[in-house]
Amino acid sequence: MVKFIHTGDLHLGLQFKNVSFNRSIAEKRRIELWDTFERIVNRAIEREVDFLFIAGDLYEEEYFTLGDIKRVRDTLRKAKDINIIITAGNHDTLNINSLYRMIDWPENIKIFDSAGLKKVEYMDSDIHVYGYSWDKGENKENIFNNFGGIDKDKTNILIIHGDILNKESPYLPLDKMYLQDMGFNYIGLGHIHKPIIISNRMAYCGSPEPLDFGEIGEHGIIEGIIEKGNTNIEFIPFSNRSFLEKTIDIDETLGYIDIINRIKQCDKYDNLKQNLYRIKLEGLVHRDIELNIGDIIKSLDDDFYYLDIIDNTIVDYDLNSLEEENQGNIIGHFIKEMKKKNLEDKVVRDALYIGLEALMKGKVEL
Ligand SMILES: [Mn+2]
Repeated sequence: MVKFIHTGDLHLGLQFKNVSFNRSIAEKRRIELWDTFERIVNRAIEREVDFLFIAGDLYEEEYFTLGDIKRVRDTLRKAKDINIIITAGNHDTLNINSLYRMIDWPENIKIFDSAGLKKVEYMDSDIHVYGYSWDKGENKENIFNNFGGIDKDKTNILIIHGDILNKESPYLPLDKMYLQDMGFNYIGLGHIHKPIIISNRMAYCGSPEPLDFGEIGEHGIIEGIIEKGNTNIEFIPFSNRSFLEKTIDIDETLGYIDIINRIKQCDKYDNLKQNLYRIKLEGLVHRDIELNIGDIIKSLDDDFYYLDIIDNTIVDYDLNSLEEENQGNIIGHFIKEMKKKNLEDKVVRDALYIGLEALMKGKVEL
């Protein structure tokens, strides 16, 4: 029996320079990446796994220091009874200048080199672990060119950073069918930050801490067991925080307080204090209500850890008086024509209000 944890794409040291949230959150996020890395190592120790696989992008080489790589080593050092496998990706490339090469590593940590696909044998050579590290930021090598296949009497595992979703990818395109046919008991992939279980024998673990609103939803690690040739894996949610997107539908019957309450009720209250929310307001707002998004965000500061609002609402115009005021011009004609259609139909109503919004804005600019 082989027990493992599969992680990757931690991006330790990331500066969060081009993210959609603010600096103070970014500073905390940097620390949280380190905390989560340590939590993963502690989990591996508690669960008494045989292997901890790290499938690339462990750190951001652009910002990482010698002190940082020593911190990585010293964190991993605690897991002295676990075989730790590292394969570098496009953000932590393994070449002559790499921080990986600047320090000595304990015996139980294996960092695969970049000279091609290699094999390491464990547990009286019953377990064959294959891996490969990148040596540059883009990579279209065919690393399986000279691969002779696996020994099917053994348990075979492949850990690699690459792209199985896009054959033209500059990030080590991998042929999913080819990999599946090869007969590995488990293929632990890195690179795609969304966790994807492709089968019980192949998965992207995803980034354990999501890095921005592009990585919404649950993030975590993969735990697995290989026993008598069968592999069982499970995705374990493990991130400290999630990035979440919620859509809130507004209509013209709602007052200001109603709208604020709907925003506050977008999720469980204790989650609001933990996660990062991007809320999209959709629909019609009564013409007397002025939604100042900046003010709303400020007023909800105590309710949310982080709140961003995208206002896609349109104003609910008073059609009769608007038509009267605009007799003879394009706005008047537009309302008159639209009123002949079925205004109960949502599509017609949306067309009317979106059209009006555009025409009214045009009027202001004139
Ligand atoms: Mn990555």
